[in-house]
Amino acid sequence: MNKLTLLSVPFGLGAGTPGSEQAPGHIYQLGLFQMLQQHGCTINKLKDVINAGMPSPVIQVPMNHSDEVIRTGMALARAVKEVVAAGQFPFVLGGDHSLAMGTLAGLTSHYKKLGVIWIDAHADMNTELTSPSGNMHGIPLAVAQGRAQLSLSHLLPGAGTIAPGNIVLIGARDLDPAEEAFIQAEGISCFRMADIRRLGIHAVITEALRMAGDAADGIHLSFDIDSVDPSEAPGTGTPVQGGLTAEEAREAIRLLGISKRMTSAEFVEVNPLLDHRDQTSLLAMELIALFLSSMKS
Ligand code: 4U7
Ligand code: MN
Ligand code: MN
Ligand code: MN
Repeated sequence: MNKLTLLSVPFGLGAGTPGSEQAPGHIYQLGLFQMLQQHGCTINKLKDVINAGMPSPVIQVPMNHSDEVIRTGMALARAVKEVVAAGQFPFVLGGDHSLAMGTLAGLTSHYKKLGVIWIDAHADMNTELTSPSGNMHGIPLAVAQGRAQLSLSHLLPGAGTIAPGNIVLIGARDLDPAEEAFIQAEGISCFRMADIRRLGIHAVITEALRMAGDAADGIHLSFDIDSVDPSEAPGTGTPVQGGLTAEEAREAIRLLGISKRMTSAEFVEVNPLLDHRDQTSLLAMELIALFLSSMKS
């Protein structure tokens, strides 16, 4: 595996509920680095990405905290671009899911046909015109496809957009009507919870790697902790019943890791303020360690 750079993004203004900005610090406090060490994983570089000091971009959209989200996204996009250019593996720890706009803009400045595996209860494919909430963490995958008015791609030299055919959704169970319509129209691959129950997580991950990866020059994992059922991951701002078991999440993450096909990853949407006895942060920590250690073995 390439050397690893951990980019922590303590940013939560893209979500409707505050708290996810505390996740990186909290997960470090709980012992992520010790756990990684036990697994024999070395982090070569650790960088905190925040939006302070970035010039205000020109684009404004009528969404909550769009300015802060765009500034953070630009800072993250540049950081991700640098990491990839240096031949290292970027691992992004959020923070809310709006930061994926930045990750994906950074990645597409390098990968021209990026595949994306999006494990989430949601599709995150609203635009500023269809968003029922006005919250930026519900739109990053539409932004990354160039379907929103907002685009980080044209603010970052070389960045492009992601083709719908290279995206695979896993764990979806709360899609808005406009998202459903778009998924149908574009034929975006979507493994809903019913599909996972029917096929099993192993077959779903094998198929997802093929669908996202076979016509791609890199595969990014975007893991939203709300993919896991709230009974095992209550500490998140937009919980939806009927999700993955923690065991299925472990198996999915392990299979993606050992496939050796992943080229970047992000973990998002843990909210320590909404958690019960750190259950969700501890699960996230375990999944991160499992992912990074299974990639190297
Ligand atoms: B997350 C929602 F309306 N679709 O757009 C929206 F249901 O990153 C939820 O997946 C988005 O947690 C959830 O606000 C964003 C809503
Ligand atoms: Mn999400
Ligand atoms: Mn979600
Ligand atoms: Mn959420």
